[in-house]
Amino acid sequence: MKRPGMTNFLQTAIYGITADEYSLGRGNVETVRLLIAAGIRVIQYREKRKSARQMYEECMAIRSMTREAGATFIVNDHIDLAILAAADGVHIGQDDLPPEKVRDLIGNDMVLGLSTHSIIQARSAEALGGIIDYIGVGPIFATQTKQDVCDPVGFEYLDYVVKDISLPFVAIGGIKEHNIVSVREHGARMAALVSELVGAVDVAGKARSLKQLMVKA
Ligand code: TZP
Ligand code: MG
Repeated sequence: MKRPGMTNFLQTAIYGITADEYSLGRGNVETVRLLIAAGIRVIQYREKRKSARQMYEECMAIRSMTREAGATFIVNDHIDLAILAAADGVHIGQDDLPPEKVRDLIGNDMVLGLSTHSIIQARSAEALGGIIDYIGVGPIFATQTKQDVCDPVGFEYLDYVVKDISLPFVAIGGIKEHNIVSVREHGARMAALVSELVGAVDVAGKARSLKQLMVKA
């Protein structure tokens, strides 16, 4: 069962995630416009501070831009917002509602992503058999972007996922232009970046460099 939003996920190397506070004052909507113009085809709306109404307005604007561009639009945490905005998917963490319950809410067409930080979590995700479409694997390196984040899991966990987990996955956490090649060399086909991308002065130039480094040696 292939969800429409997974096509971009499986075909592109860079997953862009919003972070208003790192966006050099551009705001989430303008930042997404820049990410789309830079060729990023999987975009997650991640926003921890704004009101529901503000997030709703931003998600509606981002939905129309991503639809126009053929980009996959995923909403972090907020299942209600994802449904209302007709996003392509939702991304949840280990402390959110149980994945099978989230699947009940979102139906069979939406992508469901789950953050994982350990071998046990990856195996549980896989054991859910088709409920989850992809996992996030990280934080690979130290990151300032996520509050209450666990210690970096390093390459040991990534190596395990590459070898023993068949779910699609995206590496995340502290990934930058200077270390993204090591992530690729450990077998990741996709990297998610927050501050490195949205905080770039030249988002298009940064996206281009990251993509090149992620797809070739
Ligand atoms: N999940 C694990 S680490 C992280 C998230 C959302 C934040 C990654 O941000 P950055 O700026 O790419 O280190
Ligand atoms: Mg979450």
